[in-house]
Amino acid sequence: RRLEHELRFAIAKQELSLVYQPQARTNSREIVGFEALVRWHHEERGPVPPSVFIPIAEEYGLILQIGEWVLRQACKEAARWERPLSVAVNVSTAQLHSPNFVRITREILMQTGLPPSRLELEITETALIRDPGRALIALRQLKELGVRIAMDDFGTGYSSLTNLLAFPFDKIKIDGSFIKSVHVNRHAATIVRAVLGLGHGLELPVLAEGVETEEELAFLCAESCQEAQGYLLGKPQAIEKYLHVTTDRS
Ligand code: G
Ligand code: G
Ligand code: MN
Ligand code: NA
Repeated sequence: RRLEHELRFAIAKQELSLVYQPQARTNSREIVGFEALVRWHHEERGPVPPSVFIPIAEEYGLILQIGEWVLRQACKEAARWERPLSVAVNVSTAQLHSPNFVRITREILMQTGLPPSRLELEITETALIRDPGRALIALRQLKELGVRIAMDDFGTGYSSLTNLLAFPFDKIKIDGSFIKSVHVNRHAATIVRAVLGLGHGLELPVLAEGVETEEELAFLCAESCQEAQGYLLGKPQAIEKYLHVTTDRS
């Protein structure tokens, strides 16, 4: 059977789940939130990575359904965390451009009781390109709900600087590829410093992705990067590895 066919039934068969990766302050390492990342455990194939099935979902028109499941599940779960930390959810191009996305997000927030201020939506620059006017309207309406918007994978897309001015972002996430190179290639360090300067100038907090070593974290701390995410601070895992969750459903 083809993967595309089986992905259609993954939600109903309860084969999808979420793992969470901590986002922490660089100076204190205090966890301030988690990024939700979807996982598919196929009954026969075992785990199928999102780098494989998300593109398939996008190609075969399944991403709206999967994206909605992810958003609802992340909000439902976060509402039961012992501490009111933020939850970041990835939003695909098709979701952002869907005429129903803002309404669905509002309904999910109401139904799960998650305060909108705890939800952060991660949008890549690539997702803005299809119809920038439509994307801008959606982002403004989402901000009116009280959710925050982060620019994901910053530095890997197109015309980043224009996008920072034209769209109402609340945070910049520097792509992990720049962090990996910081101690290998001095030009990567220059780029990271430039993005941090941009963030400070625009009063946007910056989060560095893919932080794997103490050296990288020390560099980011010294350069006043506020937040970091990466294997050094925690891998994507079941939330119970990081937090107590209440079972009270009242
Ligand atoms: O989770 P990983 O650790 O393997 O993620 C691989 C890629 O899949 C990343 O680019 C990540 O943004 C994407 N991804 C993970 N979870 C989701 C999701 O819920 N929705 C979307 N659209 N992309 C996701
Ligand atoms: O594209 P996005 O940033 O949403 O996806 C995050 C991806 O980065 C996931 O695949 C996640 O597993 C991966 N990731 C998270 N932390 C690290 C890290 O420290 N190093 C590497 N190589 N990948 C990471
Ligand atoms: Mn992301
Ligand atoms: Na990213």
